[in-house]
Amino acid sequence: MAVLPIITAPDPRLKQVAKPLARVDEAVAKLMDDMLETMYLAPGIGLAAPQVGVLKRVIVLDLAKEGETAQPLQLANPELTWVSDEDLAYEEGCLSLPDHYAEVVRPGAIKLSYLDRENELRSLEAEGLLATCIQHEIDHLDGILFVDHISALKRNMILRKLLKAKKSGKQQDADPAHVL
Ligand code: GNR
Ligand code: NI
Repeated sequence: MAVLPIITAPDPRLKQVAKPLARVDEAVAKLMDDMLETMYLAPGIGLAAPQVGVLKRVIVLDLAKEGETAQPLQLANPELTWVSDEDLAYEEGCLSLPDHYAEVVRPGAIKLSYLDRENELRSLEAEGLLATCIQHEIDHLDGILFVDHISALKRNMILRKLLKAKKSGKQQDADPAHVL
């Protein structure tokens, strides 16, 4: 297993549409494991492959709280098959937009299909925070960030601050080697 560097905005790789997988093979299974390790260390409750620079349709999640039994989810080619009419507003954050948060409104319940770590086609129903998080991760696969769901005013404020932090070299997630 390996911890991968997480890309932060602004970065063109976060705006690309990721490619579907033909199948989940050993290499994809390893990517899923590395992504989970990276997510746990961050720490975060979800991570999409484009956030580690891999433009493939892979996401991982774990909503278990500290001290609870881990509930890892590793999904390839996730596709929403149903969304509720009822919406849910949730204060979202993103490892690629560090230290910024905003309320995003999305369907409150969803159904999806996906390939699991063993390349089996499966389906899943989710509501609440899990539904929000899965939609946030699928958005990453389509080059969409949570700030794309809020007002242009708030979005530009956040993106300007992140760009400024990047230019001044102050982003705390940069490769630690550069500060030595
Ligand atoms: O860790 C994360 N927390 C979170 C909180 C509310 C809604 C979505 C998320 S996902 C985020 C990790 C991340 O950036 N995944 O892409
Ligand atoms: Ni995110």
